[in-house]
Amino acid sequence: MPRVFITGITGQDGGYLAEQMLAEGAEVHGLVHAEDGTAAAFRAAHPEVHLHHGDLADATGLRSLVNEIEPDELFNFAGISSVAYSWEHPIVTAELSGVAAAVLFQAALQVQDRTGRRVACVQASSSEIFGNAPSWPQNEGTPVDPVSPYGAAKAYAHHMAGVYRGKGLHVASCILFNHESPRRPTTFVTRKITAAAARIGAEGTGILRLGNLDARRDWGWAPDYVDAMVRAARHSTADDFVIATGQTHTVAEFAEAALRRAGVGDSWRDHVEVDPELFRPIDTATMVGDAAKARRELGWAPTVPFDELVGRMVDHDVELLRASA
Ligand code: GDR
Repeated sequence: MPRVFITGITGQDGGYLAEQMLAEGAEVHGLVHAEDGTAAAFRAAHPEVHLHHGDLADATGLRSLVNEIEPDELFNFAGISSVAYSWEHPIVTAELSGVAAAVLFQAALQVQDRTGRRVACVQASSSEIFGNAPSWPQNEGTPVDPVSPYGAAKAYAHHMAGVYRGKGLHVASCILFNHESPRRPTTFVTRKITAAAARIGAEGTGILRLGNLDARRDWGWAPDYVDAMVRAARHSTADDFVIATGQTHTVAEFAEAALRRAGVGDSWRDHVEVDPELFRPIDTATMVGDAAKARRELGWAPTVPFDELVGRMVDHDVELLRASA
């Protein structure tokens, strides 16, 4: 069974991957920044996982950790995940979502050269590397042309995946479109909407304040995307793969579906207000991915359509509210 090292293990995707790997009997190692509440909760839920303290900005420490663990598979999910936050902290974003990936690839190659064993790496890349792509759906051939500090940091990591692939390291770069679940923090628009919808549905009153209602996203089910990354790690050749559903919806459509699911009905629009403060300096307008290559080469397909995704998230938030009442 493989020894797996996951950075970003306490995040949405990291948690799902750790659970999938533990179910397979893998030895799971994860990186945590500090022994905070999140790490403690993760440790309590998954005592079998080996958690290591480390700082993504500390290249020397990160390199020695990878050399100590000697993983068979390394999944890089760590870094800044909020595009909005990256506008406030562009340099930190570059370090944690960009440079740290290169450090990990370099360390993985060292381990591979020293042990003679293949170290398979997966970079959780992002559709944000495409920026405002002139055409859609976006695929692996779409020009990399980011428009946010987050997208630029991810673009660097994506390019470095290609560079290290050229050096003989198996580095797959999975270009992930938005992927959601009840584990999403409310800093992301989907969970912000479903948490508010549950509240408004229960109380019959309340306002959901949103930014750009016209932004279009390709929203999929996070565990499906984690499964795609495992397939990419174990595929015979390392490559770039777009992971997406191919369906696109606006933020307004997500809000309508969620509020209706929560029982608000036709008056859903009365509960949504646009707040100009929540607009981004530059926003990618239409994101929709073509995952034909992942289907063909990895045998991957999304399993949860849009309505079902919204339903699962709203139902979870309704349940949370009931439990806390
Ligand atoms: P995104 O996700 O930036 O696409 O990045 P997010 O959910 O934050 O935004 C999606 C779209 O919704 C619009 N929007 C709002 N967004 C937030 N967060 N809050 C609001 O109130 C709001 N109103 C409208 C945004 O402008 C945007 O257009 C996600 C992250 O998971 C990244 O890490 C990942 O790489 C990409 O998806 C693919």
